[in-house]
This record gives sequence, C-alpha cells and structure tokens, in this order.
Amino acid sequence: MTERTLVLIKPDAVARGYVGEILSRIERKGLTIAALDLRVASEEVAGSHYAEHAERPFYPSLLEFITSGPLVAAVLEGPRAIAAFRQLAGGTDPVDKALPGTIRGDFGLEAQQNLVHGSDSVESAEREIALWFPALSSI
Ligand code: IDP
Repeated sequence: MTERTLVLIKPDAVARGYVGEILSRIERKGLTIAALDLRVASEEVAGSHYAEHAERPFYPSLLEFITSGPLVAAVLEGPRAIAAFRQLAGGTDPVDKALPGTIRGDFGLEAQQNLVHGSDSVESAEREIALWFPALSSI
C-alpha cells in the first residue's frame, strides 16, 4: 500500500548546501520523488502549514525562518512513506532527540533550524500536499 508525504527541505538546509545530500538519502531509502519545487514560501502558506503551532511562543520566529529564503517542497511516495521519512529525519530537536545517522542528528544543532519537515499523519499529509501542491492533491 503506497502512501504520500509532504517534505520540506527548509531554508537552513538549502542555504548550507544540503539539498543533494538529503535527496540522496531519500532516494537511497527507496522513496519516490513525485513532486519537487524550489520556492520561497509565502507568509500565507507558511502560516497555514504551521497553524497548529499558532499559540506557541516560537511561532513568530518559526514563520520568519521558514519564509527567510528558498526551500524545497517535495511529495514523496512509497510504502509507509510518512513514517519512513520521519525515520530518516530524526526527532525534532537535533541534539536532544535526533540520533546520529538521521538528517537532523547528523547536520543540526537547533530545534528550529532542523533542516527538514515531514508530514506526521495521513491527514496532515493530505492537508499539506493540498497546500503546497494544489494541482497534485486531486490526482
Ligand atoms: P516536527 O517538525 O518534528 O514534526 P513539530 O513539533 O511539529 O516538529 O514542530 C514544527 C517545527 O517547529 C519544528 O520542526 C521546528 O522547526 C519548530 N520547533 C519545534 N519546537 C521548537 C522549539 O522548542 N523552539 C523553536 N522551534 C521549534
């Protein structure tokens, strides 16, 4: 049973030149790239993407960060793609939670600038794919 997930290679990872490394890890895992786009997120899209965090103290700086420069938005496909990518990413905090061998564990130091996003459930994936790739979500 194939699944789709929405992944962001965040502006810190793009600025540091990790796009190739991260896409390579995705491909080596066996996930298929169904859509891929380099863009600067609008405040509207970023705000909607992170709406569940609107009341958190870090929300304003999270929006500033995520709109601060180009990011790569992608849709990945594969069996258990949602869990598979979150395994590749590692836990939210790159030092406290993410293990070495994961993207965040290998390359991150800060909870906010943690290189990647991956949808956390089928419902989130559907919502996020519709938000970032409206043309794809109806297929
Ligand atoms: P996730 O990205 O691992 O699913 P969430 O809890 O959904 O983690 O948080 C969304 C994003 O918000 C994180 O990836 C990170 O960029 C940022 N974030 C989460 N917790 C903190 C924090 O304590 N301080 C600053 N930024 C945070």
